[in-house]
Amino acid sequence: MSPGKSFRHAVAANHPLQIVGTVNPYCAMMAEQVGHQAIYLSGGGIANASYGLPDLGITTLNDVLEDVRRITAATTLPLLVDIDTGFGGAFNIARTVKEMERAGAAAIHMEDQVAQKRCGHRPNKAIVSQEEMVDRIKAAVDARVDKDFVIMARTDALAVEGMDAAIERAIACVEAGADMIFPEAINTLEQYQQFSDAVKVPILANITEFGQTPLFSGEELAECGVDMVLYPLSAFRAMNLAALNVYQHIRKDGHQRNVVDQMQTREQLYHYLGYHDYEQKLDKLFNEK
Ligand code: PYR
Repeated sequence: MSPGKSFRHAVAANHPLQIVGTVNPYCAMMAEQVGHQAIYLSGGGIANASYGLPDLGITTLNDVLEDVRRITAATTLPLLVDIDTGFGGAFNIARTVKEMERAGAAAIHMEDQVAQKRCGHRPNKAIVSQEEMVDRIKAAVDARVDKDFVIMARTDALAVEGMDAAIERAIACVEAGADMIFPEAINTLEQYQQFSDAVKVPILANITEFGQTPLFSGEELAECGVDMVLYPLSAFRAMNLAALNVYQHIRKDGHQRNVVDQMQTREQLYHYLGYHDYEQKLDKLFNEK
């Protein structure tokens, strides 16, 4: 089954599908082994974690591809990738889609912000015209090789132009071939219901912490017609706080003994990595008499 088909199957089989952010391959392996069925590579996450940069459209196609390849090599889960505004005009978007497919991604989401984009949950966003967004979607749909590769249209229009314009854009994107819709920075469950009533394709809710959207539960969202719930940076935020705490303790205490109980053990790490299988392979290859 192609990655795109596997993503579509996961959406169809779950109400709603949880999609968890995995900033690196090891996180993807843990997510897979605890039973998740789809994972996400956040544009903000790549910028922050891989490059120490803010989510302001600074990273390039190749920066993102490098992380996509690492993750798809380490897991069989379908990966949804944030391609921001597509990294350029029609031919750049086509190249982005082809390269994402070649790198093993299952799905991408592309948004209608201007190239100088901002984090979706920050003020002062600006969006391109509906016509330009429709052209972006057409270029992406035309470029995919596997017809099951998922093109998800994200609209940031709610914060800029209001609900009616955002819904009109979503409908126009679906008419242009978008397979799924990601309305960004939604404020209420009723707004999700309105999107779901208006577009007849799966809807994604971005339930990111400390943003514009309350932390609605999967059940509440499903009742309003939401098909996918995204947790883009939940694990990353928790990892960051844990790491900061360890650095501070080592600095202050002169040892790590006060924080060892907050660490994943060597054995747990080896479990998720499959370390012992590698070691047994080595023994079989080189140590057996
Ligand atoms: C991000 O995590 O970067 C999104 O755009 C959702």
